[in-house]
Amino acid sequence: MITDRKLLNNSQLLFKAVEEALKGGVKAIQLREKDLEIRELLQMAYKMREITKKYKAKLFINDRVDVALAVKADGVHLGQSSMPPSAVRKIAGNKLIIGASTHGIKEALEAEKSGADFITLGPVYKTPSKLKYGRPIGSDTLRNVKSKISIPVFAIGGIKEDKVKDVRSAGVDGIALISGILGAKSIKGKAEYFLKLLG
Ligand code: 3NM
Repeated sequence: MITDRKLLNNSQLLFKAVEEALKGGVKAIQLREKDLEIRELLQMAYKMREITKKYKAKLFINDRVDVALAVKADGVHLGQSSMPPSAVRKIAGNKLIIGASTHGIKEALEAEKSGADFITLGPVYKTPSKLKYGRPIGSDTLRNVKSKISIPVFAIGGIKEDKVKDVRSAGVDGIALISGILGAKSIKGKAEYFLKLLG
């Protein structure tokens, strides 16, 4: 699950929501609060580290390698305008798992070549903030990318319960989502349900 505190009313509610998701079995949290000043982001990251540790879940920090290293996160998740995986590897060695956001076959191949440990690939479907991420790529692109790279692929973008079957049959290694869980009335219940669907 990826965070977006704007879907909740404040950061305290986000911490609560993350804890609920972890109780429901979510395996990793990506802290993605791009508009925060670095001090505030760092404080949030420390707190997220505490919470994720309690549930033995992984913590990824979006974009900021320095924050990820400072709070001893498990990894960093890089966007297309972030430092490339190869440069991050020089700084972080094997201290961080490196994820990369990709939106098609070309970016996926580049991310693998640059040394990413896994990619997210999307947006697979229409997302609430669809314009930001480009046109939906559909599950056929997932299938195509899976057949061409060997690092794990996580489907992202507009994934709701009714899409899990479609992405699973494309052979992806997992799913990453925001509103599918964070937008739910019962966050714990929704997380449990997604995990059940994933089998
Ligand atoms: N990255 P939701 S789509 C953060 O395609 C993000 O790279 C995307 O939110 C990409 O699960 C996306 O609510 C938004 O659709 C995911």
